[in-house]
Amino acid sequence: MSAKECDYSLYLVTDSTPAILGDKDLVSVVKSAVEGGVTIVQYRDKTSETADLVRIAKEFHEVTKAAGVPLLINDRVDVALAAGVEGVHVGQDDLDLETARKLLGPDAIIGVTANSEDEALKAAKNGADYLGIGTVFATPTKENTKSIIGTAGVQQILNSLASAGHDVKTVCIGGINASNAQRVLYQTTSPKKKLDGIAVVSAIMASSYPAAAASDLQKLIANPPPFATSISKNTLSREDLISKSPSIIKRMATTQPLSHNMTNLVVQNLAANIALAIGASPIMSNNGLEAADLASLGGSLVINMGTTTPEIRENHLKALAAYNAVGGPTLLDPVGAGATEQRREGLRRLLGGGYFDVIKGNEGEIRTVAGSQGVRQRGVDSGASQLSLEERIELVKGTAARERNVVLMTGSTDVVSDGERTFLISNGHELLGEITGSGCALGTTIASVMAVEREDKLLAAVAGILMYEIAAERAAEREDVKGPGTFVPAFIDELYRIRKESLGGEGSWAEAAR
Ligand code: 3NM
Ligand code: MG
Repeated sequence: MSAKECDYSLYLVTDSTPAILGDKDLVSVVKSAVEGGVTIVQYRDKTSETADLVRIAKEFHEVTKAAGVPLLINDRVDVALAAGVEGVHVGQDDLDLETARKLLGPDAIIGVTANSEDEALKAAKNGADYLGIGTVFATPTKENTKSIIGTAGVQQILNSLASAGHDVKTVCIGGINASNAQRVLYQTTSPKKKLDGIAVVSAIMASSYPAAAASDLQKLIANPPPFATSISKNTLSREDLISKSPSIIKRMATTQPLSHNMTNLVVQNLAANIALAIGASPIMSNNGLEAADLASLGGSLVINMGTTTPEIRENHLKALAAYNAVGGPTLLDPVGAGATEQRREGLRRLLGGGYFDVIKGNEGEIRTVAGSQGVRQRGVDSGASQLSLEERIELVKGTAARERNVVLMTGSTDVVSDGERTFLISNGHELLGEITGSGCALGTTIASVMAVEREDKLLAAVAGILMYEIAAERAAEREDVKGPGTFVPAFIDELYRIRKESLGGEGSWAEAAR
């Protein structure tokens, strides 16, 4: 079994500690996991005596050899040699790769832990067969991990390997389980490179049913997540998106999708009225426990971080998981994300805890999102007061590519991107800035459109922005509008009017797009 043809898709790292293994028998667990479909096994044991390590490795090897699954030993080249297994995995503080290669020979499978671009590039250059990239998410299994790099950090490492021309195999590790495996594989994938698999400890070793845990993970790995779209299929131009918008709004007005808003105290009423005006069915529920029922109704979810608390955040995470599980569209409004440590932490938890189809915010909020995963932003200094349009475009596009979603940065010129296509929209009116909740209700509007347009998320976002901002322009132009107070009802009326026009097949309103 050569390192090149080895299947890395489901990589099991063993753990013999009672906290994870419980009272199960170690070799039986590995046997079940192999039966369930793990494709490669690493024996990791930081405490046993050398003689025991060799004995257990040999027992594992009986099981893995019979199944054609490679067995590697963590750290201990001597144990790998003594047991005659297929290779080793070395961490950054273990025996160096060159020496391990000399001792084990060219056919051995040698993997290296990589936490950064530099570590990955060096290991790939020195002939590692695969890299274990992590730590993706904080995990109780391994304390004192160097740094949590998230899906964004993994993607960044993959991109730099691809740019340097390395075709080294890759898996990621740290906090991966059935609840996030599909998302991790999806969000780490870039047009340049994708992971060859995921590595898990507790998701299998701590399970009472290791065979079922492994086969469940294999099924998840083999399929894209429910919220996946193929960006390469979505190639409509800006003009196409604009001309299609009225028919999308018509579809929304016809189907009246559920618009589930977990939004802040200030805007609940305005957002609900706007959802009604555009033709959606609002429900303002902050109870995460009812989100699974609501997610099954075919609508979409807005998570708005304004007036959030730790308790509300837990509800947000529950709801996000419920919508992700069925592919229900989700939109994040990271209100005031950079303002306090609580909100920065909340943002990290949300981005680490699930997938958002759209992230919408103002310049400061999107900059906080861009910097939230510990990824260095080239050319963006957080001390700078204002970004140029070019910098905003690069930030929005890069963040969308990183998250594999749609990112919208609002402003007098809105910048919206799906990581491939990036468009500017200059509609809207300054009176929107004079009323509270206008940004939040734009989130409600876009999410409502997403409920009826799931394939092209950028199309949904553009249709929502245009409807919203063109209605604002129409309202502001009205003679009865004298200021913010009269603007609000006029704005709701104009949203309603655009809905009615669209429903009647009248699409000329979108010609006001700028
Ligand atoms: N190595 P679980 S994280 C063994 O970051 C190991 O290099 C890591 O355990 C790294 O799947 C980790 O239970 C533990 O989260 C992963
Ligand atoms: Mg190690």
